[in-house]
Amino acid sequence: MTDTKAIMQRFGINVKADDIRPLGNGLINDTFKVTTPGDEQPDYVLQRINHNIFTDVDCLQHNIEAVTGHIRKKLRDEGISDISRRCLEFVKDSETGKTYYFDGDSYWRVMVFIKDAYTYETVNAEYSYYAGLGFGDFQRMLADIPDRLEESIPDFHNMEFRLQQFRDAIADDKAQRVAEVGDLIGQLLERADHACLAERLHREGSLPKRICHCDTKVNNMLFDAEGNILCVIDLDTVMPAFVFSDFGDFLRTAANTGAEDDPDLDNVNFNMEIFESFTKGYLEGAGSFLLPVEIDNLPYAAERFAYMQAVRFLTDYLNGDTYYKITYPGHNLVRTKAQFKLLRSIEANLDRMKAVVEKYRK
Ligand code: GN1
Ligand code: MG
Repeated sequence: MTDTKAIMQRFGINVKADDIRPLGNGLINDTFKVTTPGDEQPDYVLQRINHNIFTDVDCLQHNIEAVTGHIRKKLRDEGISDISRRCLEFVKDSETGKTYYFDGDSYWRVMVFIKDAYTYETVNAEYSYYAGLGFGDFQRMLADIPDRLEESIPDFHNMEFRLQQFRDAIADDKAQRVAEVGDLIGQLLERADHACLAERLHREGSLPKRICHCDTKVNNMLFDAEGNILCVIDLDTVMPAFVFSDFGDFLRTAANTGAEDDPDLDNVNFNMEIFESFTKGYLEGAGSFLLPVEIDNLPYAAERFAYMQAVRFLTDYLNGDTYYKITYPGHNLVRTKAQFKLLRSIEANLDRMKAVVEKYRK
């Protein structure tokens, strides 16, 4: 058992062990809510960083500090008053001054808890519109960040790399599961070329990388009680990427009428109403800097991320479930099938999606 109370002390915060409780349902890091007594000091969020995945914690925290610093400056310049609710704030280790602490085994970090804020696993059309504005705005604020950001996970959203990992997993067949899912593998590989369109456009020089969030699952945004976006959380994967990352990953989660791991595929479909309202908001927030090639391919972005996630879940299943936390045997396969069903529903809606993008482009 880790002494989380002692870890909080490193960050200059004294609480009882009972005040530290598990929080949220992320698939990667372990997260705790730290409740402090009284109203004088804020509550906090303590996280154990998954060091197997984020191998370079220094790079990770450097990115996060650069991004939160730049956003805070932007918000000040724009005259926003409630900055502490609009941007995450990390606490420094009292001895080293760094925003993380290594206890010889795990890496820990602490941020200020933003109160009266809500996260959702699903959103309605109105909230999707705000989310579109929020992520568009996030990219806009970071468009002129002076710091150089490295990829905290190299090749994180590189589709060609993800397919290479998939092919390696098929060849290795570590968990002896390939035979059982041959059909699904075939249907995914058929779509491989199309999925790598962004990488080809980038090589040709027509598609830029920008600073993106790269994990815009709907539950990674904080809303206030009125449904306004307060801020974007879970900044581990903020890095240079195609704008498709943020557009596509939001829709992958928010426009799915079922759950990410829904065992009942009849529940899983692409919700066009959510697509439309998110697209409207996103183009309002980001329309000023997007290139035509980025706007043209927004429907592709939705396909790309349902596809990429299906490939990543199935790769993990074939490797014997070493990356994503699972709660039952076969969980990663259930996740894969749900993502693949979502992809087919997106494919069936592509013409309508293109028409929506045309409707809202300026
Ligand atoms: C992981 O940390 P969490 O649960 O928000 C993953 C994302 C996947 C997502 C699938 C670092 O996100 O890329 O899209 O699970 N993050 C990492 O639910 O791999
Ligand atoms: Mg998360």
